[in-house]
Amino acid sequence: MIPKQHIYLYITFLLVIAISCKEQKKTEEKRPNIVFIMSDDHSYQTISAYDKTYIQTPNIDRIAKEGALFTNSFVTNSICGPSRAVLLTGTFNHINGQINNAVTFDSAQVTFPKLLQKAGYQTALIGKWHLRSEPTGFDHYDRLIGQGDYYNSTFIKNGKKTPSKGYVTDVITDKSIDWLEQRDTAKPFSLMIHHKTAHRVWMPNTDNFHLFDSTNFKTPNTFFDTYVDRLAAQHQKMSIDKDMDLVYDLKMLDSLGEIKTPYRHMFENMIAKLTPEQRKKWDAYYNPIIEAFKKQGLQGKDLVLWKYKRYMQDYLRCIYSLDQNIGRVLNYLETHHLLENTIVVYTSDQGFYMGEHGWFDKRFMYEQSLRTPLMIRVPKKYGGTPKNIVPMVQNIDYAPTFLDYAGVAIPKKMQGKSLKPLLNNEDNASWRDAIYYHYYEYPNEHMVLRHYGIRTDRYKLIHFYDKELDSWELYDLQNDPDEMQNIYAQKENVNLINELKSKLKELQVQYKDTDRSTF
Ligand code: SGN
Ligand code: CA
Repeated sequence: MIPKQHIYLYITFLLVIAISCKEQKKTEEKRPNIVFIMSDDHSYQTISAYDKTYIQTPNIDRIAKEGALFTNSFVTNSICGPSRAVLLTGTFNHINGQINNAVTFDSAQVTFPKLLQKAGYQTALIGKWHLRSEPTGFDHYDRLIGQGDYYNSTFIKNGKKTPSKGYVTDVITDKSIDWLEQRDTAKPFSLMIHHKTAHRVWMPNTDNFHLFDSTNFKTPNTFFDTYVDRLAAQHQKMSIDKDMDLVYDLKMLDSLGEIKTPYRHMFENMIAKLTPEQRKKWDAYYNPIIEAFKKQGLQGKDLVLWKYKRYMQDYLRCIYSLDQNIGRVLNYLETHHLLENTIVVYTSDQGFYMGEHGWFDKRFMYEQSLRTPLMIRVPKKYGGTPKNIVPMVQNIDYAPTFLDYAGVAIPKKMQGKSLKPLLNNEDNASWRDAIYYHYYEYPNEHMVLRHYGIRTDRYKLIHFYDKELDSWELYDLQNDPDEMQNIYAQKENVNLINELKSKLKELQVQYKDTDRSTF
């Protein structure tokens, strides 16, 4: 029993608690959750919200349909580790140090997950990490080792090796949903779901082999490009014709070992990770194709077109699984009433070539790899409405955007801009009119030379600056969207070139990328 004289004190105490709980609930309601879904090497060409040529992706499209589709979204450096460092830090690679996949990410840096964590968010990362140092700023992480495996991949869960069974896109989704299930519902959260798919070597789920079996894919206009006036493009090693491996990339592992390729052994190691059950289904599908391929004895153009079809089939099957699994996450959010207060983002670490210029892979500042898909669904109560957003955005903008929505101050060091004004339809007259790009990973297996450049809404100026090949390229994207004509040497473009060069210089000063001697 509470003594009579204390009853008023007790009631006041209960009231204070009730009011403060309500207040806390109110502030939590003000802060949206963030679900950031990023895949690997997913081209905008294979998302039906952008391009309906190859595949329907209804679940990914849903994010765009109910949210904002960015029609001019770019990376600063079209390669995995660097792109991930940019998105975490909001800075270019010459600032965050992650110039290529070979260096180790300095995890002591300020990142948006760390700032959200400090502000009371629960933070988690599940899937590909690829930054060499252990993730920091996450209450929970469950990451792949390096590129990870498509089947039965090992994860590092909060520092501890953990095996998994099944197809990696399903496993990453299961782990993400499990985390959502067990999270502390009193706190806002930020969950990063980083898929392995659709990275080389495009291994589909055994359930999806039947898809695209009879599709004849239209080759892009530039498929048989001969790279006239483009020296760096002549120098590359990412051609479907010359560099795509029959066994490793296209799965022609014949039991007699008659198809001899440099990568055969690597693929044997990879396929050895399948369970006997998975392997049985794998062989049942691929063995007849291998036999038919051997009998056909294709050569020249016929062989290249066959390779293209094989590549597209497996790549698109990976995208199909991805889309299905994104549907699972959206469904979870919807049935748990989380779509009402969760910002959902879909993007890739960069774009990819689906045969444009005869290529696979990325790296170049040409459109297919400079661009990356981006769609953001902001719930109505945070100002979101369905729309297309045309101004040029870059992955340096993600960190400032999430901090802005969470009400956390954006550090001065961050070089991107919050996308909130664009998402809110505010006056965007002062939005950037050019973007800056810098790629470093050379020499490397695909032999794309180092380059930097500027892109405006109409022009693109690129400088390949390696000692062994110093060359400039200029494209008029309005008249030549396929970037087949390098017009740098044309006399009438001198003024335009000078203008673009001075703008490029301005950006290098603005972003503090003036000293390249250290890299
Ligand atoms: C691997 C791939 C390359 C790819 C890089 C970078 N080769 O090295 O084709 O360009 O990753 O990709 S593979 O034989 O291992 O498949 S990134 O997306 O991780 O940057
Ligand atoms: Ca990638």
